[in-house]
Amino acid sequence: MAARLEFAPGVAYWPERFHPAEQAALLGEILARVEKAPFYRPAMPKSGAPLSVEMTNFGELGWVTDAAKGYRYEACHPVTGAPWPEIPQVLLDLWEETTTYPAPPQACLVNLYRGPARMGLHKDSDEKVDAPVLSVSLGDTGIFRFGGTTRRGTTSTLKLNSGDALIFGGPARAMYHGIDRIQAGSSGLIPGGGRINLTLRRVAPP
Ligand code: MD3
Ligand code: FE
Repeated sequence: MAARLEFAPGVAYWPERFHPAEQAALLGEILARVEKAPFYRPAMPKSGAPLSVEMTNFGELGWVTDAAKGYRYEACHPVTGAPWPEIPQVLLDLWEETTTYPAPPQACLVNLYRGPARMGLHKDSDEKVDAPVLSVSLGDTGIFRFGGTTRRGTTSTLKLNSGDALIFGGPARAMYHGIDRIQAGSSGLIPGGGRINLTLRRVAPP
């Protein structure tokens, strides 16, 4: 396994945890599921403004947002009404290997960044549980920005490359973070270009 680096309290980072052939295999698993649970563009609470990131989910629960009901977890795809596809086994295995959490993840949020897509600085606070979040990046490099637990204060950036895995646990679970932009053309992995980020989450205690 690749080296495990820690660059902030509670963050563990495995650069290129998935090698190119493994990345291609994982992408295949993702694209097969996306046939049944297509990417869609969610809307902000209240304003209904579209996010620049397209999303879908795998697992028993998926993170969704719309104007009427805001941020929440739901068992079914908001466009098709069907249950989310299963989380790929290789990601469940990675959760077992890299976390000490005593239960499997319930949700895998799949974010697709194309063109100018970005994600503003935010905290993840819709999960009612003290479990880590496991992130895997595929495709074009993303400029990840992270700070402290308040909106004020300094932030740093880290380039997330295809195949990188990170865990955010303990104090890092409450850190502000976002994606400034994507470096278009930095990877040829995803047909049509862009970046996919997968985040494995627990939503409720076991
Ligand atoms: C730190 N996704 O889906 S992944 C998100 O690349 C999200 O798509 C970004 O932020 C992306 O909510 C960043 C890294 C990440 C994910 C979840 C976290 C970092 C986190 C939750 C808490 C703290
Ligand atoms: Fe987040």
